[in-house]
Amino acid sequence: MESHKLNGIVYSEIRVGIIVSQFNETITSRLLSGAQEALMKVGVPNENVDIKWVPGAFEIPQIALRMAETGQWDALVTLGCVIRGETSHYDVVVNESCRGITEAAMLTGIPITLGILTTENSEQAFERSGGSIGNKGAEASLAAIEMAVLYRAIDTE
Ligand code: INI
Repeated sequence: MESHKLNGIVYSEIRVGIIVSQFNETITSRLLSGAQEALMKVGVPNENVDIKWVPGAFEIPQIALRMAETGQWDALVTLGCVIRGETSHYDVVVNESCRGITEAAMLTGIPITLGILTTENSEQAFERSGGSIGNKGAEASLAAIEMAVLYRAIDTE
């Protein structure tokens, strides 16, 4: 396994927390696999990755804030799937989840990336979780690494 290095930071030293929702688990487990594979490919070892399952996207920011406050992780990745066709409170869940994630990141100074799919139907969710349109979980985990490296570079400047 190759371990990448940027700005003097070896990726194998980065600790990542992943918060993933049980709601729409068929899709979120695909996002999680994408995230784990992407991290492994850039050299973040499995033992540096901690996974916390939450009931739904609405609960993601609550656990993200709690985890970020501990300072145990260099970056957090959030994974979820909200499908418009399946809920009348789609907008509430999406807006509150995203607002809360941003707030947790800003309050704690820990980067938190967004791997929450917001789609019209389950076909679109499938295509974005390892189907024809890539894997949002992989994207979010690579963004988390990039942010952790940037934060560290700024801190040590
Ligand atoms: N949670 C999701 O993660 N995705 C959804 O599509 C969804 N729908 O359809 O309602 C959803 N609802 C649950 C919500 O996130 C909370 O877990 C629930 O309201 C309990 O607080």
